Amino acid sequence: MMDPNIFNVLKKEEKRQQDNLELIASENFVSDAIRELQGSIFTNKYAEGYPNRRYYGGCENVDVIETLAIDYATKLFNCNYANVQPHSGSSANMAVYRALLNHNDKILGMNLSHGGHLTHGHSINFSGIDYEVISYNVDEKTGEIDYEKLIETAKKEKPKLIVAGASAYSKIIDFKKFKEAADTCGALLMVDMAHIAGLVAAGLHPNPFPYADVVTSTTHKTLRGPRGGLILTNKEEIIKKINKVIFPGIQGGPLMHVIAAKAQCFYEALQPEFKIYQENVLNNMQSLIKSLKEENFTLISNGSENHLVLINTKESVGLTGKEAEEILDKINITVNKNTIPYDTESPNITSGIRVGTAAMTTKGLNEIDFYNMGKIISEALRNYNDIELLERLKEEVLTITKK
Ligand code: DSN
Repeated sequence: MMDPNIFNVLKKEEKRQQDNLELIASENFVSDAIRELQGSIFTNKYAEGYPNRRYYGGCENVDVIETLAIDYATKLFNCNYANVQPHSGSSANMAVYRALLNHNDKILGMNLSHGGHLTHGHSINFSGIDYEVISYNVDEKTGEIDYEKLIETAKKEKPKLIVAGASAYSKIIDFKKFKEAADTCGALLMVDMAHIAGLVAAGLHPNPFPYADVVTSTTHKTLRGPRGGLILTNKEEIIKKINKVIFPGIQGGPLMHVIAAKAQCFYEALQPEFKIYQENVLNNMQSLIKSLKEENFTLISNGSENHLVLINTKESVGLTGKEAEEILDKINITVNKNTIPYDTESPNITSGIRVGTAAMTTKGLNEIDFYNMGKIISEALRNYNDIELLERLKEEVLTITKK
C-alpha cells in the first residue's frame, strides 16, 4: 500500500499538472508508454557494464532494451555511437569532460546569464571548479551569439574544448561557425543540445553533426522522454573513452527502467507524428510572440526561432522575473524567472522570465490558445493588484486547461 502522505501529494501534483498552463521551457508531458516503462520492473535489475559485457547474470532482456535504445538514438540523430546510460544531462557533460580533458584544461562555454548552463563552466559547478573556463556572451544589442567574437576568443584563448548549446537561447545555433571557432585552435567541439533535441530529431533545427565531435543531451525536454541523459558521437575513439568514464568512472548500475523509457522515447521521435508535434511547438511559439509583441513586450533577440522565448519583464511591465513568476503562479500559469543577458539583478531575482511551448503543445493546445495566453499574461502582469481581475484570468486559464 502506498503511504497515504505520499499518495496525497501525488494526487495534488496530478491536479496541479492538470489545472496549470505549464510554460517552463524545459518541461514536457511523456506518453503513457514512457511512463509505464519508467515505472516498470526493469527498475529491479542490476546491469553494470554494457550490452553483452555485464558484471551480473540475468541481463539477456536488458541487453536487448539497451541495444534498442542505442540503435534508435543513432538512427534518430544520424550518428554512429550512443551512450544511453547517463542519469542526467549534467552527468553526460561531466563524462565528456572527464573523457576528453585533463584537470585544469581550458573550456570555452556560454555564459550562464547569457543563456548557457551551469555545467558549461560556471564557477560554482564542477565544470568551473575542475577546468579553467572562458565564457562567450551574446551581443548586447541583438541578444544573439556574436560568432565573430567567439572565433576571435577561441583564437586568442586556445581552449581545448568549446561547448555550444544553451538553456535559454531562442535563436538557431550555427554549429558550422562553432566548428570554425574550434578549428582555429584545434579544440574539440561539444554540443549540448538538451533544449532543442526534439527539434533536431524532427529536422526543424540543424543537426550538430557532422560539425560536433560529441553531442550531449537530456531526453526529457523537447524530446519528450523520461528524465535522463544521452551522449552521441561519430568517433570510435571518443565513445570508447566515454563508455569507460560513464561506467565504471562516474556511475554504477544503469537505470534500466529509464533506458527502456528512453528507447520508447527515441522510437516515438522516429514516427512521422513527432515532426508534426514539433512543427506545432514552433507555430505555437510564433503565435505567442505575435500576441506578446502586440502588447509591447520586450523579447530578448526580438523573438524566437525555437520552442522558447525570454521576456524582459522589467522593461516590459516594470516587474522583476521573480515578481512576474509569482503573479503568474496565482493564475495557474507556471513559468520560471530567468536572467536576461547583461542582467543587473541576481539569479534569484532576475529581470525576466523564460516561456516555452513544448509542454502545452503536447497537451493539444493550438495557436489560438497560445495567442490568448499572451493576452492573459499581459493583463495579469499589468494589473497584478486587481484581485478580481486575477480571479477572472484564472478562470480563463482553467477553461483552457479543461480542454
Ligand atoms: N534546468 C534545465 C532548464 O530548465 O533548462 C537545464 O538543465
